[in-house]
Amino acid sequence: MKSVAVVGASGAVGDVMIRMLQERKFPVGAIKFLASERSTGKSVTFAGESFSIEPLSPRAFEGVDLVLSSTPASVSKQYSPIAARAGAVVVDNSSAFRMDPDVPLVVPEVNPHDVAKHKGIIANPNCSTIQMVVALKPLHDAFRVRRVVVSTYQSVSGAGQKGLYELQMQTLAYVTGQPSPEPVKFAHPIAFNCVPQIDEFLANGYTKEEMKMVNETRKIMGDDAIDVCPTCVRVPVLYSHSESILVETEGPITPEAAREAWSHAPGLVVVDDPQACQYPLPASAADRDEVFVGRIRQDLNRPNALLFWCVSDNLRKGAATNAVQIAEELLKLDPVGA
Ligand code: 3JN
Repeated sequence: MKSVAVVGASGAVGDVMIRMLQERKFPVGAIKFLASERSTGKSVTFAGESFSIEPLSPRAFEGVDLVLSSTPASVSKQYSPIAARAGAVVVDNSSAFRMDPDVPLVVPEVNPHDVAKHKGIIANPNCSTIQMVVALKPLHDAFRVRRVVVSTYQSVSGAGQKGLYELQMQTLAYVTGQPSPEPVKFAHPIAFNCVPQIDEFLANGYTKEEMKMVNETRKIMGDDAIDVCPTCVRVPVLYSHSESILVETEGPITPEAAREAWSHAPGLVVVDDPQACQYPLPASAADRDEVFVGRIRQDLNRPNALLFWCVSDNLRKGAATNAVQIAEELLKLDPVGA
């Protein structure tokens, strides 16, 4: 049994982390819930018991074995090393340490063995990266992926509780004929709109979200020769991110061969019967842990390129489930301590 701390317990991802620990029957001994001063005093129910959220402080990690953290990167930069020095292993959902060479960046379906290289912190990748690499890994093993052109259709829950609220309030105002509330989390109104900006722009014309997909994919797949060409778009969907993906491989690839590779893939489900209008949908993927792929078709001009559509719940596989799966990999390394 492990002594667990959930940091950022009141956020959208923290809330799902708490649910996943219970749903997956993680062997929790003691547990505590930590958050910024703003959320302390709020209560959380875990295994039928009510807990008060405690303030995040350096002392809070004493005696803790496992930290599941979902905070802004600046907060993680401050507290994760403190927790690691206190003897805990931190699974961090922020971007703070993802590209640090001393920190494994793990998707258990892709690179579970990297967990063993940790020095106290393991990074959970960005949600858009996680679902894409789960789909790419079997293709990479069978055909060697060289280039990926991806456009994302990201739900508002990627921007947390405030993102969900903003879409709901703008939609309510629209349907009741009221003036639309001003955008806060998003650069433009998100109801009945698509916004081709997630996070800030960088000098190269890409957004930070897009560059996360480029760099994290290479690190998780362990192959710096994979080129990713991303466009990240926010859409008025509550839960689950969707991605349109064109993948170019070293040798020829066909839809049949890709289906065969995916048929053995852990955590992945093919939903692909276009005649029956069956393909992955964000509404169907919500509250599920798998990555769904469909609309599988050959590039019209290239024998070494394939197109498909990939959908997954960004708060579950894209964040909380992946973090708890990493913790489960840690348990496999230390079964006695478990
Ligand atoms: O917007 C989304 O759909 C995903 C957002 C992720 C995100 C938002 C703010 C800060 C991250 C992340 O996980 O990369 C971060 C961050 O940690 O930098």
